[in-house]
Amino acid sequence: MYVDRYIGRGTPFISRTNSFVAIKSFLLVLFSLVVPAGYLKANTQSFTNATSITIPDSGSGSPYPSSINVAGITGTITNATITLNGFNHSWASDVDMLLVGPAGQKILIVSDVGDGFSPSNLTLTLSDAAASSLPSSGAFTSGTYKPTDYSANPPGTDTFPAPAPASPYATTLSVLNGTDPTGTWSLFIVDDGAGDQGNLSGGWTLTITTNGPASPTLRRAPTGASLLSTSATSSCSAATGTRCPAKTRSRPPTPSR
Ligand SMILES: [Ca+2]
Ligand SMILES: [Ca+2]
Repeated sequence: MYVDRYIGRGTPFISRTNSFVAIKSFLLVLFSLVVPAGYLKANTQSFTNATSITIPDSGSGSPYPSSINVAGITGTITNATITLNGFNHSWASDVDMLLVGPAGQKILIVSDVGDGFSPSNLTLTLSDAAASSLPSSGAFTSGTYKPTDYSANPPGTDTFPAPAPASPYATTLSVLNGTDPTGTWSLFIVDDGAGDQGNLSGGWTLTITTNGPASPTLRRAPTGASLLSTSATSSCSAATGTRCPAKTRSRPPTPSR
């Protein structure tokens, strides 16, 4: 009513100022609803090398290492997990696995777990946040476990031939936190017990969360919808003295007395 009244009396400066403030407020609200939703959400991405890794009855796996090139993710790592896709072996504790990050971080993620157990097509995710470790001996199922190292289990010592880096090795994935995830990641697998073999039939997956901004998700307006009904907001300004297009507005009918 305030705006209408002043339009009617021919004082367009006040009406235009009020319109400009209202539209500016609308755009600020729209920006706050759309843009931060894209930028502030957690940035988690997964990277997979699905090529099978063969684990011989004794010695280095093939390929050695299996690699994943991480690109297109910004910020530094706040959490990282690794998933082993399709773990098969006739004696699990023969197997040792070493993850090496792009800055040379080296983490012994699996060593000598499940003595006497023959895993078949298991999907194992290793996460520091898991509730439990893999067992030292006996069976385990697909699921999420802490990185687990039992180097005292037979056959014991964990030796990774070159080009794997030498020990000592970290035993938690948190050593990756605060580092740049981009670059080449390597998974070295060794079988150090004579007899028995297996594979990772579906390769492995690296899941990385960073503190970097995700690519904003721009939302498309519904078909036929218009966020702004007039171009007057950009083509006229009280401050610059440019004239706004005349508004066409029908007056409400005069109430009968
Ligand atoms: Ca073996
Ligand atoms: Ca070992």
